[in-house]
Amino acid sequence: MSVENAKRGRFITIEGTEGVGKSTNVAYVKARIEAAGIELVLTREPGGTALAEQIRSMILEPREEAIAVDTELLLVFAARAQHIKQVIKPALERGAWVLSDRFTDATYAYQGFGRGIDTARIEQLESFVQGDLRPDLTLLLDAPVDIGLARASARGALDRIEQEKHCFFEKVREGYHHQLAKEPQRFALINAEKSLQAVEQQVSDVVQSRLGI
Ligand code: Z5A
Repeated sequence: MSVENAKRGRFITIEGTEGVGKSTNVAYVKARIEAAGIELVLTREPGGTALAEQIRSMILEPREEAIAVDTELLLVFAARAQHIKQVIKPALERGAWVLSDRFTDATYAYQGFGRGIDTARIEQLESFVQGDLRPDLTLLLDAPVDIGLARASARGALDRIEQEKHCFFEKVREGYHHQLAKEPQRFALINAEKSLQAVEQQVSDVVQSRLGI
């Protein structure tokens, strides 16, 4: 089903490596959109529906059996297919805006650059699962890996992906920069190394200039 119609809502995603402040800033963007009187669907990936949240647990729970990289990739896209069909497309079609904590840029960064899966294979799955659905705006929160990991580790137990080594997250960060270079017009780069207040100011400027609210 196409989501290209006159009243289609806007699709906004927030991305970045562990602990850069995605959840914190999602809450801020949500408040700004709702204050403008716009219906907002706040969601996340992997997840966003009951089934997709079950798949998220399969991806993130530490387990003895090693998950093959192809399995991880297919699980991510299986969750995404369900999420798009049940949540994202219906919302955009009725004119609501959708704000997602992560989307397909995370797949290019984590499964592509982090795990080493060929980008061309991810592109094939992206076309298969999403058709022409792409975010209108992606906020990329960027900070040195050490800073994000220190912020995230203060929260307690690490999930399966968070248990990866430092060099994995360096590759993930590189992957996000690659996505930014590929589509600079879709992205807004936020320096997330700064204080919470300074980050919020950058996000606020982007919301105003790119979303007009
Ligand atoms: N994944 C994947 O592999 N492939 C895919 O396609 C997709 C996802 C879609 C989902 O985790 C996992 O799935 C993720 C990638 C993988 N990897 N892992 N694990 P997630 O997105 O739900 O969780 P996360 O990446 O681990 O996010 P996070 O750790 O929750 O971090 P965050 O949301 O970016 O940060 P936060 O919770 O807002 O902030 C962390 C702490 O720092 C918190 O105490 C804040 O108060 C503090 N904070 C935030 N900003 C600042 C500033 N500026 N200064 C100081 N302190 C701050």
